[in-house]
Parts: sequence; structure tokens; C-alpha cells
Amino acid sequence: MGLSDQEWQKVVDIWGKVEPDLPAHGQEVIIRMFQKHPETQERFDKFKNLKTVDDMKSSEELKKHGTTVLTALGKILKQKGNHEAELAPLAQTHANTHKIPVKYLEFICEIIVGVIAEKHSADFGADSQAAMRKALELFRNDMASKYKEHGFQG
Ligand code: ZNH
Repeated sequence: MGLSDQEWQKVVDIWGKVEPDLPAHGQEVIIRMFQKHPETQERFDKFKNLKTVDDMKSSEELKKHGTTVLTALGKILKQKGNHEAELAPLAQTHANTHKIPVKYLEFICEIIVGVIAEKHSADFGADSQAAMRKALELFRNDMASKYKEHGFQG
């Protein structure tokens, strides 16, 4: 389940390519999630009324949210698994306030891998992709166990 030092290094390296433009990556991730899994859009009071991809693209709020999500995820990934302090508040809000099932976390993680693969194909080979998938799986598993502590089955 854990990642080796080399795997963490791959995760941190590819994140270094993502980080200079978090807003563009974040926007793309959120729009794709809404397109591919429309039920996820229903979870956002502030985005429910965005009907078309053009509406989504022109929403500054959506871009801002995408940036917020990837900023939080980046902080977690950089902890290389020692992410208790970063994860706890996120699990708390996502279990109690937003009530986001683990399934939706799977959706977004898969989309994140897809977006990075498209934007950074040269730097995101099979080994890096596998390492990132492992890191995201660890993130989800730890979110899921925190969810249970909050009595949310996820
Ligand atoms: Zn989330 C919010 C992150 C996923 C839904 N988020 C949020 C925030 C953050 C995040 C940081 C802010 C703060 C709080 O806590 O509240 N997310 C995140 C991450 C992830 C996520 C990192 C993974 C990766 N989310 C998610 C999903 C969903 C969500 C999948 C659905 C589907 N979120 C959400 C909501 C909110 C949030 C609804 C609220 C918004 C507003 O503002 O209203």
C-alpha cells in the first residue's frame, strides 16, 4: 500500500510540472468531472446552474474552486503519506458538510491522472502514472477511514 521513496519522488516531480498553472489544471479537472459525472455537479449549489461547457469555462468561481482543490491536494501529496494534519480538516468538511462519497473521490482522481497525462505526456510516463495512482489511492483510503470516524459511510 505504501509508496517507495522513488515512487514519492515521481509524484512530487510531476506535481512540480502541474503547480505553475494550477488554475488551468483545476478548471479542466472540475469541468471534466461535471461532464463525465453530471451527478457531481449537483453537489455544488454555486455551480448547479452552469449548463454548458462555455458557461463553465467562463466561470471565475469554478476556476477558483479548481485551484483550491488542487492546492489542497498538492499540499497532501508533498507530505508523502504523512498527511494526517492536511487530511483531517478536508475529511471533516467532505464527510459532514459536503457529504462527498468516496466514489466521487475516485472519479476526480481518475480525471486528475487523465488531465496530467494530456498536458504533460512527455513527463508522465507509465511509472509516474502508476506512482500517482498509488498516491491518490492512499489519499482516498485515508479519507475513507476518516469518513468512518465521522460516521459517514461515504
Ligand atoms: Zn472538495 C470544497 C478539496 C473532491 C465537493 N474541496 C473544497 C475545499 C477544498 C476541497 C480545499 C474548500 C474547503 C472545504 O473543505 O470546504 N475536494 C478537495 C480535494 C478533493 C475534493 C483535494 C479531491 C482530490 N470535492 C471533491 C469532490 C466533490 C467535492 C469529488 C464533489 C463531487 N468540495 C466540494 C464542495 C465544496 C468543496 C461541494 C464546497 C464548495 C463551496 O465553496 O461551496
